[in-house]
Amino acid sequence: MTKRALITGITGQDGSYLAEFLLGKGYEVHGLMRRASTFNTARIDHIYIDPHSADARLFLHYGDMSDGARLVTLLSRIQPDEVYNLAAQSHVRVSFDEPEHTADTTGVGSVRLLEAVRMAELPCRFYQASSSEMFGASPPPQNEQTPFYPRSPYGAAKVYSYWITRNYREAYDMFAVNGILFNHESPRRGETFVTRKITRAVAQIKAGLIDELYLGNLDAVRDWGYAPEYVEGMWRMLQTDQPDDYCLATGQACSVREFLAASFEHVGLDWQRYVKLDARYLRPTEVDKLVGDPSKAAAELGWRATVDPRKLAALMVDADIQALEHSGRPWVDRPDLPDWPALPS
Ligand code: NDP
Ligand code: GDR
Repeated sequence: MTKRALITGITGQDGSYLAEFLLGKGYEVHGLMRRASTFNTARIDHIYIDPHSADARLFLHYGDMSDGARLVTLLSRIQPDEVYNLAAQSHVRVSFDEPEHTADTTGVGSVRLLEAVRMAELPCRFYQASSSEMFGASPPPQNEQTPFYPRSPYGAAKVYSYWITRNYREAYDMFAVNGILFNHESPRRGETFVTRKITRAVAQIKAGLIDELYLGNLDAVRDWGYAPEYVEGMWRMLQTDQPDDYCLATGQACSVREFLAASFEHVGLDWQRYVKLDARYLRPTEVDKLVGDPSKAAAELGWRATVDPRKLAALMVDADIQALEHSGRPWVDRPDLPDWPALPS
């Protein structure tokens, strides 16, 4: 029997890698996407084939996490075996500007989806994209036992989603799990997150297109891994005998300054000549240090991160240089991706 999965947030970084991964495992994949006035499917165009084709296994549906009735309709129509809830307003700095929208999408959106699963009376498994931002001010190393101390509207909304997922597991005996993922990046990372902002700028500086990069706090420490490895961890969490929550991380600390230095050094440049402070990128409350302890995932899921932050910086800089030289779509040419048929133009 072909397994069927529904991914919310399929147009995002993780959604696109997860869709590829599940198609590679033979799944039929359904994705929820927002209607926009411009195309927002750049990350998945290369795996999409016309749904009229007999080979089509990826299907897209318009919907929004703020629209509970739509989620109920879709769940009962699609009848998925696995639901991955990745949709969110996922930018921490933006969540200070849009706290109510963030609460609605990143927080309440999760209970709308859980309720849709419950109302459809499906025996399906549910993955919630929880975040290391929930740990916030709790000192590292952080693991599944670390108390939450969120430092942003985004972190607070994710704490709500974490607990409502656990509550549905306990109250309704649902197979619902939280993946508590530490930062993970890739050439498909959104351009306003710090790693991608840096690696794009390095490519542009190297090409002589710009000569300044404005950033905020360089002292923050994160645990940066490689996104394609993390989506496999999500899938593994839904294949266990008992539902449980897991942290995914590299276990390695790296400051923004260190990531910056590694990215510039990769092309033989000195970051200090180009980087300037813009206080707009500082946060009213910052998360100083997140470094995960992934030992539970290693022991129970057999999952391990293999790409360290320095390797990640080099990989992302190379992809951004390639993107400038070619079509602006760095991932299409990547040899580590499966060879899916391209969309007809
Ligand atoms: P992205 O920001 O790249 O993707 C977010 C996705 O959510 C996009 O597809 C976006 O659609 C969609 N979305 C946003 N708002 C809505 C809405 N109201 N209704 C429907 N869809 C919506 O995030 P990532 O891929 O990096 O992360 C995936 C999930 O994992 C997120 O929930 C994030 O908070 C969480 N997470 C991420 C980590 C990371 O380091 N990447 C770490 C821990 C957790 P559109 O393309 O139209 O904007
Ligand atoms: P984060 O990622 O907040 O950890 O959330 P981000 O890349 O935005 O920030 C990381 C650190 O870099 C500092 N920083 C800057 N950040 C941005 N975006 N832009 C800048 O110019 C800049 N200068 C310095 C930040 O202050 C911060 O300390 C990400 C998101 O993917 C969340 O959805 C996810 O849950 C967490 O990772 C785990």
